Amino acid sequence: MLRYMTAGESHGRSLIAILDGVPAGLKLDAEARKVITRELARRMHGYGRGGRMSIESADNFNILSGIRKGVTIGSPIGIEIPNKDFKIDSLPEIKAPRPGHADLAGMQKYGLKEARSVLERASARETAARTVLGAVARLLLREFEIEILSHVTMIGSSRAKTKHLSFDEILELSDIERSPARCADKNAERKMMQEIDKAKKQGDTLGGTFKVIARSVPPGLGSYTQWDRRLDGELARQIMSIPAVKAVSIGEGIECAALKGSQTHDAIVYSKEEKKFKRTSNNAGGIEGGMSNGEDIVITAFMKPIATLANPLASVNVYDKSVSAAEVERADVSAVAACGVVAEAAVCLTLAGAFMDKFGSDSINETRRNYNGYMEQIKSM
Ligand code: EPS
Repeated sequence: MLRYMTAGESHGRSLIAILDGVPAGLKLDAEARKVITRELARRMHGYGRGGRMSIESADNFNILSGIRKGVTIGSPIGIEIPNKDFKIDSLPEIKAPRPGHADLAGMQKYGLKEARSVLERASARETAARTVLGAVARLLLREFEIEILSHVTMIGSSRAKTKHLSFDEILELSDIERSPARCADKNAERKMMQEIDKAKKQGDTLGGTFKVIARSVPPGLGSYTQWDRRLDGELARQIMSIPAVKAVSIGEGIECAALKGSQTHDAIVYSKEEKKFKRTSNNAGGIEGGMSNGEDIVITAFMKPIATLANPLASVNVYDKSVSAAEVERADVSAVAACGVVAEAAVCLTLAGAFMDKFGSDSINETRRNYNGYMEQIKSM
């Protein structure tokens, strides 16, 4: 069982992340550090990000446990990300809670007089911790040739025409990693950037949508036998738990509700050369009956506009109950691109967890033996 937990405040000393259940024998050496650094850098990137990203640096993390001589030993992996912007004790109180953020309900729940102690933990800074753990999960999945990417499909009202493109088509079309909005449609990207500029001038924020695609996932991850083992349920839960994500859709997802069954489901064919069952389409987004079916897993996530507005909405001073504009904190105008990277981490963690559940997680050699045996079993069906 792969489990993880994070700790740390946005302006506290450090973020801390623990990943338990990684098999012994996975390399977490200098090369792996580069992968983790790259993932942290990708999360910091994206048109519309705020000032914090120019303070922190992507290679600023320490692997504290779970490895010996650059290789995992089966024990929990602990990673620390020190905050360069460590100043939690000198930051001012937040007296007028921000609509849309955790501020007000968090104060009520924890009996706090003002919202600083809430927002320090509720901040999306926490997603840096999930990103480092997702990078470790990605390294684990790479051992079995599973790859994950994301690309932005909408920011504000600008929509990309890339909705139905496959993993390879997205890679061929564009170098997402060099794209300011992580969007494969250059025309739409220009409009997205214009919209972000306009929103910034108006003191406003923008949400959007992005897709995450996972390739080479074997059939049979997750299970139909119990509700909490369904892969789609777990993916949705992990992605929905990313701040500002309001909905998750798998494959054609919400659009299937308006279609007929004959238009929705993907016909089955058999390739004799590959000894493989395949589909003529992938409306299911790679998941049927709560299990991966061997096709690409395709997820769309919907992010709301960030709640901190430079031109704030009305709120109330929590001390004297007077009308007051909501507090203004440093924030992003749009973090849709970064959210896609965090969602990739969530997908890596979910798939690595389901993979370890199916093939075992004590040592990577054992996992590999079980995986190879299973793939042979499928071919001989
Ligand atoms: C973020 C860190 C935060 C915010 C942002 C995302 O750091 P700071 O408050 O020091 O600027 O920039 O978080 C939010 C906008 C939010 O509402 O939570 C990060 O590391 O992603």
